[in-house]
Amino acid sequence: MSAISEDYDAVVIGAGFSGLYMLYKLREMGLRTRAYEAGEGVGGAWYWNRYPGARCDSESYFYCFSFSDELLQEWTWSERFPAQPEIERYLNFAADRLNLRPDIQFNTRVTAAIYDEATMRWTVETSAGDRVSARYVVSAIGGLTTANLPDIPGIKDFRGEWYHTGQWPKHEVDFAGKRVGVIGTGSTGTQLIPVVASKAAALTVFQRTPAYIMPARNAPLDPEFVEDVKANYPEIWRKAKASRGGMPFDPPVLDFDDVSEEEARRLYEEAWERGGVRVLQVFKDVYSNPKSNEFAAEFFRSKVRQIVKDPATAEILSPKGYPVGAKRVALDTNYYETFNLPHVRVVDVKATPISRITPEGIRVGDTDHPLDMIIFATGYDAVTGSFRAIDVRGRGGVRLADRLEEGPRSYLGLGFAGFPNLLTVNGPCNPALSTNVPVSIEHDVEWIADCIAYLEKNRIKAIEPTEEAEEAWVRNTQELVEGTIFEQADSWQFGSNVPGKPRRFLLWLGGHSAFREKCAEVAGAGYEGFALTS
Ligand code: NA7
Repeated sequence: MSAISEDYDAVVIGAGFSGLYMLYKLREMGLRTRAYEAGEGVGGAWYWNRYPGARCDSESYFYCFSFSDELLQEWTWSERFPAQPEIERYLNFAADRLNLRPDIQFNTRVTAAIYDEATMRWTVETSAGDRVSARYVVSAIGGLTTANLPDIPGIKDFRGEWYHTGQWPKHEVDFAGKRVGVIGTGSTGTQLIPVVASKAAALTVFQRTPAYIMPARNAPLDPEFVEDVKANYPEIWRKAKASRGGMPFDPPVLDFDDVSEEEARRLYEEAWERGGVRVLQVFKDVYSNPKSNEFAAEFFRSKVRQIVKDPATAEILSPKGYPVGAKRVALDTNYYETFNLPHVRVVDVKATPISRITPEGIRVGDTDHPLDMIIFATGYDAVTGSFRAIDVRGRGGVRLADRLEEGPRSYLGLGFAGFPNLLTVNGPCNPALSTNVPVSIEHDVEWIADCIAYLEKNRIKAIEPTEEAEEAWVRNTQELVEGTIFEQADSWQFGSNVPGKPRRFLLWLGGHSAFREKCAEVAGAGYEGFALTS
């Protein structure tokens, strides 16, 4: 085994939104910090998800860092919903403006992090052969990073090209003249499909579950709007941080029964015209009142029937069998319209599943669909899957991946019992992925930075959650989902997209503002629920 080449105060794993800000904070505190990033550049999820059509479902003006007035004032977003290249440019801009690059080692994947109880330090190993030591390790690996490539027989025999959207190559993928198959119709498939259709000779979409999809109504941003936003950022962030979803919107006030059905339809039509995620925020009881939910679901289905000309295709594409909102809703630009094109069709692989991939294409039941290219828009082994790729071992040599085998575990999604001084941004049982993620990331990063500052100031050598606090948090995470509509669907949030993954909810559903309060209480009480070792 090679010798340790460097002793750092802290190692940060990843250089997406979380890793960049964490590195900035730790460096600001005077800690010698190294960030390792598997990609060639910064961006994390926004580096890897460079598939055509990739776009954020949060509006650009609040999908960014709030902590720096310089960044807020110097950067100007061009569109309502930013596309992947613009977000990647933004993160590069932030990395340069904050001069973070010198402390990031690119093209380097952290392969192992092993805790040494005697020295109370971590040894971190990388794919580039580094072996360094650190007092703190902060995981900023994101929850949607490990691609879920379905284990369909025959995949290795396929003679054409194939791609997973979450590991899209940097070179241009040429669809022209090709017969392309797309598996998956979640947020990613919804964005990708219209773009592929505009270039490919033929497109076949293999759909297992139709998503509830609403129009993004993306558009260039009006300079007056941008000016107004820049002048009002303090209030925008105050509202976002005080909200459930980390977005600067007023929550809905109406219940479905407060208005007539005619009025409800009018309100949905209005919201549909505005577009964006707030289409589902007309009534506050849409998640809790089945009548309210079914009305919204039927409204979505009526839109599919209105747009898609062929009734049989419209029927396949119509979302049903689970309440709207129980799986993440998607935003589209021309998704349903795409299925009116003569060279595009959808195959219902729930009715008849994919039986195998052949050298020439995809076989569904006994029917062969010849293809030149297959694109897997099949999502991720979410949250816990991200930790499987790294050999993290804590006290007693316990492997973190083994601890997470039975389901998501952690205290607040910020730390793990048995893993001293390993802190995690947006870990398991954390609300981030049910919110506007950058706002949640900033919260977690700031909490972790304050925690480390507290340890340093008080000469505390190590912090880790107690087993009891972690267990109670895990229980609370599951309790919060009980009886909600989320239970009525198979989703990545429940781990159901990955065969064999335990059906346990991965996210804490209490909302962003309540989470902030809870974390502040924990810190205020001297890190209640954590064991501190001096
Ligand atoms: P999602 O939301 O997990 O969607 C994946 C899609 O792929 C979904 O339609 C799945 O159908 C489908 N899928 C997965 N495995 C298979 C197999 N074996 N056969 C057929 N179809 C399959 O991932 P996305 O990338 O779209 O979005 C992930 C998140 O990124 C999103 O929520 C945003 O937060 C950003 P299923 O619904 O499981 O029946």
